[in-house]
Amino acid sequence: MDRELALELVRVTEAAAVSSAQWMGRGQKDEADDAATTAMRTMFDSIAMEGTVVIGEGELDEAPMLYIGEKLGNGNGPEVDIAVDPLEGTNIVAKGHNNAMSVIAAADRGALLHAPDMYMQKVAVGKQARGQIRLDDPIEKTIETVAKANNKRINDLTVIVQERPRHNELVERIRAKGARVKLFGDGDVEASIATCLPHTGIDLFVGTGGAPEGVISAAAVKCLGGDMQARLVPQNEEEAQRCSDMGLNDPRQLLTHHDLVSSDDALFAATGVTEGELLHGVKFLGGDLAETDSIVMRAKTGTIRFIKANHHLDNKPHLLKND
Ligand code: VTB
Ligand code: MG
Ligand code: MG
Repeated sequence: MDRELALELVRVTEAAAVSSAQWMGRGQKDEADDAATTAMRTMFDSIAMEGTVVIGEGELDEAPMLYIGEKLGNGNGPEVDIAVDPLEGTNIVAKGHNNAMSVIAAADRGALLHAPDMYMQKVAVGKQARGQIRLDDPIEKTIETVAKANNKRINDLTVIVQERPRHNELVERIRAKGARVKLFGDGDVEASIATCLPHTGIDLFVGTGGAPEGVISAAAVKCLGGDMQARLVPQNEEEAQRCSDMGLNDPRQLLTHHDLVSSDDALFAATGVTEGELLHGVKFLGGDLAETDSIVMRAKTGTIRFIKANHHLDNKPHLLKND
């Protein structure tokens, strides 16, 4: 992959973030999502690549754009697989909460798991615990392993879990083991990434969330040197069939980090939409100025860039919400 591609991708997440941030706090999650998706789709056209959407907004018949299989880019560049979530956290934006982002992952053709839109059980950790976690270990054992790897007392260990009834028992067990639990409402890509950034204080991410988000997270975690394992959790026969259709013989097989992202080279770009721990949200500074905060990373080199940008929206009228 071209290294320039990383910086091109961040222009795409910036556009999606600026568009959807204008919907913050309006209680209209679908409109916020549509704004992000439209802006993202338009920006992709200008990129020098031969991209194929492998994780997108749905199947051809259910999504007007960024559907699975859609070709992206101007065709003059590397052949890459693209995974997108134009707005990771539609509810977050609708309510004006924290940690909504626009995200893209890219890897060599064939290197990203083609995950159907269903639930996925996941575990993620940072660099120090890499190679030591097993999704099938009891949570108590995982906590011990990560505490040792991160050189922390179990009492000081922080586990991040999405606040959902399906995680009640898990949360009780983490607490009983003596670790601290940080519950979050939405956005498990951000939560997975947090395990790889020591300043967040988060050591371990566990729980069941979206499979598309799982693959995108796996690319980010790879760039940051961390580790991840997962398993699809089909809820019925039809979902199990979709797994087989996508090439997984056993839909419930353990997915290693390598199964999720099989290339050593992966790119990840994200721009904050609302304020967050990883990224600031889009700030409208007055006049036509909007400021964005983004992260862009590449697994091959391990380079992480934080990019702050000021956008003159008078020059980008297509990103403006119509009143
Ligand atoms: C998950 C999670 C996402 O939505 O898909 C979640 O991976 C949906 O979970 O990050 P529920 O079905 O329990 O609501 C997000 O939090 C946001 O897209
Ligand atoms: Mg989405
Ligand atoms: Mg999402």
